[in-house]
Amino acid sequence: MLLDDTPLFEPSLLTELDWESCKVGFSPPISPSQPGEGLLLRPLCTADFNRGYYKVLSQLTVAGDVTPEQFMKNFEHMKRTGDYYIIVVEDTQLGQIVATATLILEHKFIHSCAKRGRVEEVVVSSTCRGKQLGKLLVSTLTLLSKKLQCYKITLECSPHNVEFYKKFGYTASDESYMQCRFFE
Ligand code: 16G
Repeated sequence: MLLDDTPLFEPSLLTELDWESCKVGFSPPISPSQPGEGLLLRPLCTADFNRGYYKVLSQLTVAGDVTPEQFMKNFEHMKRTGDYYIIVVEDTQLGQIVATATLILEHKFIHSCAKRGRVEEVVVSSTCRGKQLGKLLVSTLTLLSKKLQCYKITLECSPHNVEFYKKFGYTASDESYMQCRFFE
């Protein structure tokens, strides 16, 4: 099984963001091109499977027991559609993924065939807290969704994270989030 460094999407999309228009401040200043000493912010690639990507995801929820083949299959599907923007932060010294977040584009017929962005799976490894990485990931994907012309961007989060997301311009909706679970 060939896991490699082919990016899920065009990496220049991240470096060409209008970072000046970012709504939150960073101290010390960091950005997608300079995420911090020894860190690299980039699109997901299949080789990240062996760089602890799943270990990070499992800090959010049940990540499951996934084979490289299953991972590759989903990655290829995501790349083909062009609607998945999964970013990771790599600790380049350790060669390990320490944070990740996902932007998914949903194509609508409403709003003149607009796109809606969804932010999913925002996780910073417990070993890498206090480096503003959560803020960096959410700011990056929020700006990216605007650049990709989404008419809105939404996310689901636990009540204790509501204040965190408000910093980026998100507001709690009047609509309820509902779900019907088939398995955990
Ligand atoms: C959180 C995540 C969501 C993820 C879910 C997993 C963010 C902003 N939200 O709601 O993306 O899918 O947790 O929980 O990261 P679950 O395993 O109960 O579905």
